[in-house]
Amino acid sequence: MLIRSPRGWEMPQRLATPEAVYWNRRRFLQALGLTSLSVLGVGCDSPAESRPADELGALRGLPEPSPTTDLYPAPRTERYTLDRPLTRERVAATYNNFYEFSPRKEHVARLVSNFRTRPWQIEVAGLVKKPQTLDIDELVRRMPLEERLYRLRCVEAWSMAVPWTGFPISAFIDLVEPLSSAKFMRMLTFNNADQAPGMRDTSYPWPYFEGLSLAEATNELSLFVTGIYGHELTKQHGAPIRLVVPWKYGYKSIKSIVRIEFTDQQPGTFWSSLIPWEYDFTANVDPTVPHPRWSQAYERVIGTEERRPTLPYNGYAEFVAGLYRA
Ligand SMILES: Nc1nc2c(c(=O)[nH]1)N[C@H]1C(S)=C(S)[C@@H](COP(=O)(O)O)O[C@H]1N2
Ligand SMILES: [Mo]
Repeated sequence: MLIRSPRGWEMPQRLATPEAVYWNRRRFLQALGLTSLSVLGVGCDSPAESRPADELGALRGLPEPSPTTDLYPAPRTERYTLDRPLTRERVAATYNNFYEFSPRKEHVARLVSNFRTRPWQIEVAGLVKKPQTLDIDELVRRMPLEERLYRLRCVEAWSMAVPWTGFPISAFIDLVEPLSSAKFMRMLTFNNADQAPGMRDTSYPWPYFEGLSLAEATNELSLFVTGIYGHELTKQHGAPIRLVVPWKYGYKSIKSIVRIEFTDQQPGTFWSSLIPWEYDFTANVDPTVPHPRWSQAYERVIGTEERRPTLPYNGYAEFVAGLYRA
């Protein structure tokens, strides 16, 4: 049992409230109306110029309302605290690594509009008692949704802090029941270049793939995420469902998952298959191990541009260090 002792420098939870909580339903619906204008070919930015920048940023990439829209916002679990303010939603929503759309972070948000996130199925396969195909909305309704404030540290040395909504992977594991021979979980992103222009670059081994050991996947921090900032997950953040493992570099947190496979062998991963000497399987955040091309000792907080020392396991050592003790 982990006892969490509050530290003086941690901010009170009430100061770290997502913007979406203040966003009333009426304005939310107006925002959806606006997105349909942009579908008709009206420039995304021009009709909205009079709107506050945050509101504009927030609606970009929001999927069409789904059968599970009503589940957001979900109750927040206060156990996971931040040592910094939340990143503003507009900032997080316009600076994304999602190579299926573009290798340029500032371009992803405006390239996701043709990406369809319903209907969406997830195939569960491999060493599992109940191989099955799950419909996203049926799955989400069966899972215990909660909101958690987590930091995310990209291997490129920038970081953000966002409110994710999702469910512990352990709840998913209980549902599908891997066999005792299963030791790893392999995950796969969608594969459709018609909806994702970055995938036309065939020098990448599409679709994106990642993996975790089952011990890592069942750690209490490991989440399947379906929401952000109190609403459904936006497309640029990996709608309709992505992984979030906050003690690892961001590339482990695979987006828009369509297949989950249980195996007894450590699976390969997208980045380690491309550049194995730079991106390993474990990818735990570690300030003492530099990337071959830059130091990992500090990180740049997006939005404020503050420079902060990188923390071992991205500040989550108390939850995960035990996984890696010999
Ligand atoms: N399918 C897929 N998942 C992905 C990526 C990607 O390019 N494709 N980029 C990863 C990287 S490098 C990071 S830092 C995070 C970024 O998540 P965010 O855009 O929600 O901040 O997503 C990860 N998941
Ligand atoms: Mo990243």
